Amino acid sequence: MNDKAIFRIPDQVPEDAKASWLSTCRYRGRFFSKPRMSPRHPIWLVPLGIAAALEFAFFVQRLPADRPADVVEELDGEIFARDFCLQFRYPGKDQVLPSADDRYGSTDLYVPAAAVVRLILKSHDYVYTVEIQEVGIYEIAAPDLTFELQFTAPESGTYALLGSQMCGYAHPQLLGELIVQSPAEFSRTMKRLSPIPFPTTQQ
Ligand SMILES: [Cu+2]
Repeated sequence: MNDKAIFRIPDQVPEDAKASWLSTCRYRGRFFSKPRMSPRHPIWLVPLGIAAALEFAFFVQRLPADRPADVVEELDGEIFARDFCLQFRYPGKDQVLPSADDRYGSTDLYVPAAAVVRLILKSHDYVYTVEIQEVGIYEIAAPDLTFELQFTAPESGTYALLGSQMCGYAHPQLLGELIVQSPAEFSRTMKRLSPIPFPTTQQ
């Protein structure tokens, strides 16, 4: 062993372990009196890693869940009763009713959470009632007459929407749900709905 070596490897250490120790300490052996932490695992990476993780967490937190453009504060729609079924007409992306991008659904009514919802009620054939207990709605739809209802949508969830044709018989297509969605979900639902009204014949 060279006497000028700055630190000494004990003679009883096996040769392969000596080689490994030397390769780890080789770069620092000339400048420091004793070996320090391996240069392959510098300790200053720990606070740097923590800082990077925190910065990433704050970045994710700042990402908006819904873009402001998606927020719907008001919804003007239409309920059209026909053939023992309730059809719903939505204003589409331009929020204007009627217009070319209107959307149509039936039985279940979709609204965006917290929006002020105004619906015109019309009937093609009989007298119907529409009841949404959650928002205190009980309104009528009748031929040649126009009724209107208004409510503020509750938080996201599913609530009963009960239609009746006042004949003492429960028509399945009149028993639907008020489905309240986040603005982003509501936007996706509108894209999925039919762009044309559909005739209903089922009783
Ligand atoms: Cu009936």
